[in-house]
Amino acid sequence: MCGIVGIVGTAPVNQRIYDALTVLQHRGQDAAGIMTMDDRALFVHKANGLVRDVFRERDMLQLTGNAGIGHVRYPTAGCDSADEAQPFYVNAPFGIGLGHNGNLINAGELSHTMIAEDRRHLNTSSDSEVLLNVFASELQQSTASRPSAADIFRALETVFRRCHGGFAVVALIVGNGVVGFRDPHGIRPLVLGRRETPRGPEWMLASESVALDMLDFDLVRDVGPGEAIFIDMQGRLHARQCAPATAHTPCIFEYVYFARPDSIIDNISVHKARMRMGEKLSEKIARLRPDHDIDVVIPIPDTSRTSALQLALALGVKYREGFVKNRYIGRTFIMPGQDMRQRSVRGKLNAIDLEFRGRNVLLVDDSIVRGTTSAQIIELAREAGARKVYFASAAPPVRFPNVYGIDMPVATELVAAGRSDEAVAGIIGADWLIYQDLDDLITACRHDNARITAFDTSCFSGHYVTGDVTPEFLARLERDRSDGARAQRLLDLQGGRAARVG
Ligand code: PIN
Repeated sequence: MCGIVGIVGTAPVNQRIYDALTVLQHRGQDAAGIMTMDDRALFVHKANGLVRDVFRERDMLQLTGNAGIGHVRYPTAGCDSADEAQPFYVNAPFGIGLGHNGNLINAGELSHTMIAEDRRHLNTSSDSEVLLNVFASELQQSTASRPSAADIFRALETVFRRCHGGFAVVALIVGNGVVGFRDPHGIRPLVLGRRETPRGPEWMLASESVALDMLDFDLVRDVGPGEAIFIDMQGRLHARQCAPATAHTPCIFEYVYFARPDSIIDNISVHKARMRMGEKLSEKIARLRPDHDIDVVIPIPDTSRTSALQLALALGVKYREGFVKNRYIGRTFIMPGQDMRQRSVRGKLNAIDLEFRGRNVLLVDDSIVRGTTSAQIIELAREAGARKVYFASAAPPVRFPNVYGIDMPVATELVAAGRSDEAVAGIIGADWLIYQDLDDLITACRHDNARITAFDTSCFSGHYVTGDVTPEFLARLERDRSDGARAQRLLDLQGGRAARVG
């Protein structure tokens, strides 16, 4: 998962893009970058690391200009190296920079045609670089001199035809303006904000509305599925539907876990959706076990707190904070794979024994993915003296990989893939495991916005809304994304691979 932001302002945007990236940091902690521009030149600084570590004062001073874009990266589609920090840049036509959240299904085929037919060079294995080059190639063909909004939209119509998957994008064209667009299913989020100033309006695009709040921009609306926005350097906004309207199916995992609770995505409050997830879970518990013996509901911090609190309230059971999370956790050194993940939980969480001793506890988490941390947390609860440990997941079983930009493990690493709830309970060591039903999750999310009739629920249902995810694609994903493949890439990187110009 990644976070993106773009601003066209009436004053310098460097500090504001930096601030926006800090509130989007939860969407990616791997790398960060800012690209700004004035009438003639662009300026960029990007590197691996957290926003607060990537930018020093001298870097910020160089990021001049009243327009720019920013990106925080979480590794997707096999991007682990510093060369793949975004925004990416191509010099022709006009000088274009681009930051992308999501994943292209057909990046492999596209990169092949990019090189063979469009005669462009790709310097990384990132699908974002592919997307940028498709856009550049189409813009080259649709424009004679300085690109107009119509030229840009015409180019994007073809980009939408060529690129398949889930994507939200911000791009800048030197001296011209900032562009934003969202895939035809609206899988990845993108909001538009506006702020009045004495010198005219300022516009902002961002992955989540929390970034607008932070910078005092008003939320205007979500960018529509298949819609493109172009804000020129005079602060004029142009919008056009560039792909035929299909069903708007936002990614349901944003509401389950990824987005900040204070964000509103596609008119749905993430906070309220999580509250309703808790209520729905309590209804299911009351239905299945009307005589349950749960003494206390304990959330696994942080995300699950909202749903756990509502669950406890609705069930009429005590809610207690039984785990304390270390806020000042040290660096996680680069050691991929199960071992590192397994060791890491104890360094992060500690149990308050008093809340567990002699009680039947219901632990609540937002989701169970690999099941490794769930198993360790259940062990912590038992060590703290719990009599019985029940476990509730605010999301249904994760059984299928995510191909639209969430860095979800491959199917073989998902604890619920091909397993019954009872089998998962056995593996994580729970006395009882209760999952949210998918229909209930959908109801919990839909509530605020009747216009959204369906979501991308692929990791729970195996239904991929773009309709082009083949078994061969999933097999390739399994090869590229497995822990083994990641470990090999790291070894390659540590082996001193020749530096690339990125
Ligand atoms: C963590 C949120 N949440 C916790 C992410 C763990 C799955 N995991 C998904 C549960 S936080 S595992 O609240 O943002 O800190 O199933 O893969 O072990």
